[in-house]
Amino acid sequence: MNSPATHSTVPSERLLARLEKATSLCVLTGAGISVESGLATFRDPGGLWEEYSPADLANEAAFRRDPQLVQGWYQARLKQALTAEPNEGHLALVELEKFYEPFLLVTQNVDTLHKRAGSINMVELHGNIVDERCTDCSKPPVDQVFSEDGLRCCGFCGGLLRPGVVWFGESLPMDPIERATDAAISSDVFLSVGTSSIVYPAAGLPLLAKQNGAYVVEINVEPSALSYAMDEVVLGPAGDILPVLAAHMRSFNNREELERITNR
Ligand code: BV8
Ligand code: ZN
Repeated sequence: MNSPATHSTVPSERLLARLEKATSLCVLTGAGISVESGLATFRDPGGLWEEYSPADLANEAAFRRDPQLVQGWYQARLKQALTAEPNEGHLALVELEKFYEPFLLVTQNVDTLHKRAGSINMVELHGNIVDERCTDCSKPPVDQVFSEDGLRCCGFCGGLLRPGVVWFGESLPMDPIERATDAAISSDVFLSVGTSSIVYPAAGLPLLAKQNGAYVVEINVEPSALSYAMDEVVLGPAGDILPVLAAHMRSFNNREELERITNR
């Protein structure tokens, strides 16, 4: 049984030393990292699902039962996502990416904020809310076509459009989950940021990293379903904690660079 995770509001010296020594870093993010960009989470009070349950909205049967409600929910979320800007947490991950090879950012989020922040080595486990596709011919929409009752339809075949996200009960796209699994297994340090760690198979990744020897850290404003399994829990907003890690690695790399130059 591993020793209980250390809980603190600042990254420990142990974590900073692990980050200095690491070559591979894997980061899993959830809705919490987008809170400081003004986007609601799923399960927190006031979250996206407060008045609904996932069963009402984020699955195929709900969409078939009430396409108006589900299309409307996603259109509202799309508008919010596109007006939001990446925050200090997203930008810190763009900087951290430069210090590790291999590095993989695995996001559960569908808001495209990591992409807009400039993250490169990234997979969207649950797809994203921008990409729509036709439920009949699977083509992406070319122009706005609506049925008489205002449903968003495909310009090619008239089929209903759906958001390009992974719904509950749908399997995840192969390539992202394979890349995420490989990255978790080979990571020296694994950061799990802003997720309640309830949704699988994403929530299985930190456990996989731990089984394969990674130092696993949770960054969250409160404990999650997996805090017990972490080596370290840093309690605080991602937009505060991640920039501390990025700044530490920036000065560490500058010192290393200086030593390399002076020892030439
Ligand atoms: C599948 C897209 C199988 C849509 C989403 C075991 C194995 C496999 C499957 C299952 C399993 N057990 C159960 C399942 C079924 C299910 C599942 O996991 N259910 C859960 C609810 C128990 N999984 C699935 O259905 C998956 N499919 O495995 O298929 C299969 C196999 C073969 C053939 C057919 C099928 C599909 C899962 C994907 C579902 N789609 N999203 C959409 O977005 O509308 S999941 C949804 O939840 C979002 O993507 C979100 O990212 C994800 C997780 O939520 P979080 O991101 O964690 O957000 P949450 O609000 O919960 O938490 C926010 C956290 O942030 C909190 O902890 C909070 O404290 C913290 N926070 C707040 N502010 C801050 C902060 N942290 C830091 N800083 C802050 N400032
Ligand atoms: Zn079509």
